[in-house]
Amino acid sequence: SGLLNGQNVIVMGIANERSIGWGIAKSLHAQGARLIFTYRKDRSYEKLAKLLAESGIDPLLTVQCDVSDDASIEAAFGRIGAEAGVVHGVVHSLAFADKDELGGEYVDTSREGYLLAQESSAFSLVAVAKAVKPLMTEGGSIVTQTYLGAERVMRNYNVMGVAKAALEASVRYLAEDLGKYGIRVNAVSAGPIRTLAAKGVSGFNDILNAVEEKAPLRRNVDQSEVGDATMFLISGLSRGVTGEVLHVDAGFHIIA
Ligand code: 0WD
Repeated sequence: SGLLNGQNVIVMGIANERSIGWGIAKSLHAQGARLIFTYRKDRSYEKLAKLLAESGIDPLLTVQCDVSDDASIEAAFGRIGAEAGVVHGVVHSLAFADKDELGGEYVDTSREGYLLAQESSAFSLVAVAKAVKPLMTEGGSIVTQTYLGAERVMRNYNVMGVAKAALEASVRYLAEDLGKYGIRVNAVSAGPIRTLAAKGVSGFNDILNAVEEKAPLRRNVDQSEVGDATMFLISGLSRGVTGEVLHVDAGFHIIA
């Protein structure tokens, strides 16, 4: 018995066992959710299939979806609709920027780099919300993953910080649009966690050290903590919460 028994939940953006999305999938599975996975690269699919087999998680469906491609989104959600019928939750746990843009000065951001980060990291949530809306016939919950770089200047985060700011604003606008259908939209703002995506950010170790030193809890967070907070936002326990950004960062964001 779990909080998510009988609920169909989509998890987007697992690249490997370190992915935040994988921590989220484990938390959702522990509460009885029926999981649907989307992946972009074939290599991610192979890793995901292996992880699922090792953990004894039997997915309802695993389908390819490149969020930068409208046809891919349409095909993926078409298949999800055909095979699952109703969807109750979506976890959007993906972002992309050219590694060259994640260092140096923001003022040097290229037009292409800016647009790529915005469309894969922020617009993708809008496109996913639009695609899943007709499948959320019983109401639902959409949760994305953001970072403090949206609110404050974090060295090297640059173009991704600006994309996360757009993502957080999109959470609020989507929450207003979809609230009338009983669909909630929220974000989790996770502290730094060593993943494939984090490898692209210069000076990532310094960020981890700063959190350990300054955060109220004097430590970093892990994927299971982000997973449980995301599970809360997917579940009915958070039924009165929408348009919110929940920090899961050992309290780091409150410290000056
Ligand atoms: O410190 C961190 N790691 C933090 C991450 C702190 C706070 C927030 N986040 C956010 C990230 O910005 C992202 O939104 O959490 C989310 C997940 O990030 P992650 O778990 O750190 O990243 P990773 O394990 O590298 O997975 C990212 C995945 C990609 O892997 P592949 O190798 O298949 O491209 O993002 C997905 C993809 O699965 N992704 C896409 N998926 C579909 N279409 C696309 C795309 N266009 N671009 C990236």
